[in-house]
Amino acid sequence: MQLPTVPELRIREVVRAVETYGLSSPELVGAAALATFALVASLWLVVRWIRRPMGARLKRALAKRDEIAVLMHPNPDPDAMACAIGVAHLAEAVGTDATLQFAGQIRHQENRAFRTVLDLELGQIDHVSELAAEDVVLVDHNTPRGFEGAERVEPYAVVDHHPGNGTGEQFTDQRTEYGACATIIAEYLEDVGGTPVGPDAENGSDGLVVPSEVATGLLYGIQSDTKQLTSGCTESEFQAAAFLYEGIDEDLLDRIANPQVSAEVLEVKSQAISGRDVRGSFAVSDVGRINNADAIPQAADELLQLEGVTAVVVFGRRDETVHLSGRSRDDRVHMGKALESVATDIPGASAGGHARMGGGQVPVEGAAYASGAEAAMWSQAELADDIFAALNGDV
Ligand SMILES: [Mn+2]
Repeated sequence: MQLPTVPELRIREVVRAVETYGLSSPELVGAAALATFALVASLWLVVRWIRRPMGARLKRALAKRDEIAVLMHPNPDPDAMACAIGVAHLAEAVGTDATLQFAGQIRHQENRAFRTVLDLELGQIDHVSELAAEDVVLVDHNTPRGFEGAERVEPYAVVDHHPGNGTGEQFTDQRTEYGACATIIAEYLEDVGGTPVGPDAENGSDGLVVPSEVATGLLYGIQSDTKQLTSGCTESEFQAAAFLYEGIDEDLLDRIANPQVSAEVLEVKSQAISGRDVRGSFAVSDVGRINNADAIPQAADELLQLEGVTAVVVFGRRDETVHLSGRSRDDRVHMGKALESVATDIPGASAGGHARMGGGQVPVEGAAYASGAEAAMWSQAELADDIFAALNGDV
């Protein structure tokens, strides 16, 4: 197809006509230039608006509210707590009151140390009515859970790195490829021109200052969710760590990373090691009765360090429930699926997880774990046998 061509002569004529006209009315040319400039300037503003960074968007969404509740996932870990303090800092910068809340417990010594060392005010809730504000910002998870009425909460904003379908009414930022949610929050602070300042720095910086506790908390969140930047990282984790670097307080970092461990946790670990049943390269250990269910996964982590052992399952009983925790560095064993298959035959039991890490809970009645009339159905030894069978793929 031939394109219609405009003869060059015609263009020249038009240009000349405009020139002649323009010369006769210079104010018109001025007005046209002004209009063009205004158009370009407003276009530029629109483009900048559309492409504004996520941190600026969240900041604006927060500024629209007088108060918010920042909700962490149940039994919050350092990543969740770090995100909460980062969002609260951003909120306070725009005059919005932020209350940090969570469901469940903070039992793991590292999580407790994080909370104590950074002097965090975190409120525990059991019911939806205890939420401190109507507008809820979810961090490190995308669907409210773990308290009564959680399903009724429609979050105002969601910032997360887990898969799932939860969204916020005003703002959603879900980056499943990221190793830590704290990375996203650190990026927000950088987006809005934040400057991390060290523990001894003079407070002379213009703009948003990121205090040392916030920067240190965010770095710790990144470290703990990525096994000290060795697992599941993207380039963004390293960039965020570099951004936070100026604000890091090494003393705080050390105190969080090396908390005192309760005697109970150490005893459960010692029982897991001394009472282990090793068959081939798999180890299963029953640690008996426990008070702190958080000790079970820690014992499993410890047992996996043992030379020659490639997959472990530790279980123990707290109240009427047997808690199971499994770890694998053996590509033959998908731990989550193995535990799931153990649980399928037991009424009321649930288990699952990833290839390298899994967990589950078995109600005592269902398992007839306690010695009693129904013990004929299940016994402690049988549970261990079933676990070995599942680890070996005999299911
Ligand atoms: Mn996380």
